[in-house]
Amino acid sequence: METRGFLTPDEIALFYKQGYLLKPKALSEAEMENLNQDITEVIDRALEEIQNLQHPAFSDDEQILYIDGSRVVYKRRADRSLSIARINGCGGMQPNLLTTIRSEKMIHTFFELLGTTDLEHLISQIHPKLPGDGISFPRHRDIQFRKSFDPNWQDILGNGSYAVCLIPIDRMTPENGGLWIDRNNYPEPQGLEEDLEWIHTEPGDLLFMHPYLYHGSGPNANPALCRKMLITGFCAFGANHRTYPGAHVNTRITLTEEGNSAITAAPWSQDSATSIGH
Ligand SMILES: O=C(O)CCC(=O)C(=O)O
Repeated sequence: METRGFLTPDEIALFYKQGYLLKPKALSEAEMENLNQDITEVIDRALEEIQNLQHPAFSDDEQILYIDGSRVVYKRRADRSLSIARINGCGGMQPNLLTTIRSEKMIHTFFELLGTTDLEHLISQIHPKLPGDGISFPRHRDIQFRKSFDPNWQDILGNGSYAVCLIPIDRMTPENGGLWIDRNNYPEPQGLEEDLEWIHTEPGDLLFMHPYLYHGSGPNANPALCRKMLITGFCAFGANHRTYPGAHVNTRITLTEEGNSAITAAPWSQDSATSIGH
């Protein structure tokens, strides 16, 4: 079968069998250099705002700021300093990122992976994980977030109806805030002891994850190396019914008769600046 995405039919079968698929060397060096530059600028811009969020009256553990439609989530650490936990809908702060996270090849990957020609682009996110910033992601399955965000979430395709592609910008190792997956307990929790596998990646590699896969990541303990991550996530159109926060998300993407993709706003999409997040 001819494919237009990043994954072969065998790789798609392996994705469903093991709950994830690592595709090495999928993006070119030039594309990774551009991504690195664009994402570094976005993070620097978000870091500049921290000085305005230090007022003692701001005691919350989490602080949210919208910059150019993107939703920046800051987390307060025990020493009261702030780190950036994530940036939702990052295409507002840097529309160039859309050329990768919503490229024709990426969209066809999700058409082929989910087995549909009708998608909603839900997630376009940056996780900066700067050296020593203390940000980590405890063990979870992405389906937990989909269901808590939208209680009416529906697995309309019967295959999870959702997947994400993680695009590590820097080399990723266990030491610099790398990500692990649990090889046991997929697709359903079986009460088995975790069988953790750390995912090592080089810039240009792509990691696809199924929403039923348990995973998590530790803090970045490397004094110098960032572990910046770009994440793009799509669901079958109709699985989600709520506005996801940030810019350039909640878009419906369908396959045209000419074989290309067409983008329209999802009916539940609203002004991103007034949307709320999970
Ligand atoms: O960026 C990370 O380290 C973790 C990402 C993750 O767990 C997620 O997006 O669900």
